[in-house]
Amino acid sequence: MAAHRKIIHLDMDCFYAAVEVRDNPALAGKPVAVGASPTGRGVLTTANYEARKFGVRSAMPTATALRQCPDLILVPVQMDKYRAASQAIHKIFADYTDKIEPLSLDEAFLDVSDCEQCGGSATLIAEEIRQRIYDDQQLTASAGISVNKFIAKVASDWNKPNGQTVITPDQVDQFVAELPVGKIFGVGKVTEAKIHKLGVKTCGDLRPFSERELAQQFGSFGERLYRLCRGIDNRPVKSDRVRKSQSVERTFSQDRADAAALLEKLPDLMDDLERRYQKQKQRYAINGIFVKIKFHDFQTTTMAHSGRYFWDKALLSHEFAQLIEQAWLRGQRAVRLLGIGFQFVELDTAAKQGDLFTDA
Ligand code: TTP
Ligand code: MG
Repeated sequence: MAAHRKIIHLDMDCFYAAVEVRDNPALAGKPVAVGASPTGRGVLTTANYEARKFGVRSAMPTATALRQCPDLILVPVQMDKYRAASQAIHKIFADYTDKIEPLSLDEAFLDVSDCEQCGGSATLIAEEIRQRIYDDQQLTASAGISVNKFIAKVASDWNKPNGQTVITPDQVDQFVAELPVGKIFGVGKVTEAKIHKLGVKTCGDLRPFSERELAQQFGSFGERLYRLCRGIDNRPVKSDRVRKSQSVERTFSQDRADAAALLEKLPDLMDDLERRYQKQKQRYAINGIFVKIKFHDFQTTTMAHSGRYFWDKALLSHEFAQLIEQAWLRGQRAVRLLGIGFQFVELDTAAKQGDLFTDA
């Protein structure tokens, strides 16, 4: 096992537009956008780099784009073609690892930590994959290579189009320190403005704040900020799109002193969980339940019961209550967050294994 993970983030360059230009060479070198016609309120999905020079962007109303770039060539969306290209690209990824997490048709994370090709070099693997994509599809991709998803994703934007950027483990600290906070995944315009108000511009500027201070300012996202601004992101590359668990949690406005005070909140959480569970399109069989408690000092503990459950609110409430009492005894101090959730077996899989389930 490598001491650090090796994560690649791959992102195709102006994907839909690139496919269209590939398929119609007369468009090469000209400003091209893919999207709805300018009548009505149509918007663009994307534009090639020639069009971007005129300020044409994804999600821009087509009419606006044509005002800014009168020579813009407009091509209608043809999803089938983009899907076919996406599948071809994924086939190439699969030659290197099965730890692939697609984010959209043109973007994916790959965990190549255990990959033996190219002498195990993630940099060379990324180069080889990009070359193979070009040879196979005549499309260019950009890549970011680093120790986690957060940094790999930021890095893939650094040398776009048709380039790649490696942030080695010893460069991570400095790289992240200088990163504007707006680059952090999940920081939108509103959060960014709020962070700027603290006098903070870069991830480095965020580091003097304690986890508690950030949690007070930004809720549960504050805890992620605390880690991300230090370049820490332990999220795995999730190759399995099948839902494995589902949970709901509450951060209390005031810490709760003991297990009894936590149990008062259980009915609310059960209602939330029920809504979420019933809303799912796909039915999963519950294969276990768990609770999570975060004490006021941010120590966190989870406790689980495995076993088959059907949706029976009274029974589940009783079981969750028991787990909450047991989990609280592990810390025996005030609590800032309580969560409850299910572990699942997918019904299809369960059926294949010969188990029978009926919906409760
Ligand atoms: P992106 O990867 O965001 O953009 P891109 O590939 O066009 O350009 P870049 O070189 O900057 O990566 O999105 C991938 C595709 O998804 C894009 O080609 C079109 C589609 N898309 C939409 O349909 N609507 C949108 O708002 C965006 C952002 C993308
Ligand atoms: Mg892209």
